[in-house]
Amino acid sequence: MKYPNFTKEHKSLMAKYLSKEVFEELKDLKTPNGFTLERAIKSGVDNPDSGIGVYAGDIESYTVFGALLDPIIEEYHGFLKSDIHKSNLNPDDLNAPNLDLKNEYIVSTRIRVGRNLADFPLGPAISKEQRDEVEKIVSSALNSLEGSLEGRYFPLLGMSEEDRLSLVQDHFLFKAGDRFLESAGLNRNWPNGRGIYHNNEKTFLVWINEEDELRIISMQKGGDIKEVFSRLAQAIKELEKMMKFAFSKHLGYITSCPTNLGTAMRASVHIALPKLAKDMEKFKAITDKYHLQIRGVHGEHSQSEGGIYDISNKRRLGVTEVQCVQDMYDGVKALIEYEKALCD
Ligand code: ADP
Ligand code: CIR
Repeated sequence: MKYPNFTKEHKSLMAKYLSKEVFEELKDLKTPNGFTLERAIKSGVDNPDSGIGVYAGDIESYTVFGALLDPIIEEYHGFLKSDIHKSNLNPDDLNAPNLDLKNEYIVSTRIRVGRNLADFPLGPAISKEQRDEVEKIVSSALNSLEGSLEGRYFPLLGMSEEDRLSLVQDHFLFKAGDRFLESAGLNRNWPNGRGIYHNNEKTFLVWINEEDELRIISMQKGGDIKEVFSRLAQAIKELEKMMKFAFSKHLGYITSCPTNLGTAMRASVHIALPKLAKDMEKFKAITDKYHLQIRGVHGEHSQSEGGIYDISNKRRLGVTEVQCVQDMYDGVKALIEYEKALCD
């Protein structure tokens, strides 16, 4: 493998930190699952507009390719090699009274975590047989849930195009054909092994074998952030009784994208901020201050529609789950105050 031909368009943290020296040090290394530097960086090489540009194939990728991944993790999360991750999923520690009782701003709230099974490689390095096995293990565990989490697993294989599209459009299901995931090897054997579990109300959902083996999701209309967090915490507890997730003391929960390490949590609201949206500089200054990220209404790499934005926590590693949600809550509170203060 030769040093990639980075252009001025390559803006990812991978392109920033993959110096010729680091490349020489890592280019011939392999993890126990046979994952290589070439495969780890392919997404960022193929897609110059990547923000991060690198994926891990297994837990060992984070040490074997540490010379590249450590500085990326440090810059994205502000988390040092000597730091230890902390966890707190206790909803009682969250200070989050409903911010929008009249439903004027917050359309919906969603909190998700990524998880991967401890005994399998991550998606970029998994084989078809292993992926199918993950689907079997996770879907049968989910199918045994009871009470408000009880629901059904819907594999992508055999799902009608109409049903799939409507689940995507309604924000429940992941999109197909993401070019970042494609280059990372995460779309291999599509749609085999992929699917979605959800309860009747579609307030508890689990994606199987997308970017991570599990994405555990709690969501509902409106702005009751605490209720959404409580449901997620309960679901995680139930699932942990039935399977072991990939975890390290240093990096917390292990995910294929380094941005998701630690809590692997993204807590978001869809929120209408039409006035603030006219002053993107001010909008960004507030979101930066509160460690928030702005996404479009159809998720990552999508655009806003009708002044509605997806606002979520940016920090996920070195902060607890409670802090991730608190970051989002405090920032959203400030955004609503600014929006209210602006004249038409
Ligand atoms: P992820 O959150 O899993 O990293 P995306 O950014 O692609 O991935 O979002 C996945 C889906 O979740 C998209 O359809 C997106 O619109 C939807 N979504 C995210 N936040 C919310 C929210 N607060 N309310 C409703 N849907 C949401
Ligand atoms: C990228 O590098 O832009 C994609 N692989 C996605 C990065 C992860 N998402 C993020 O920063 N929130």
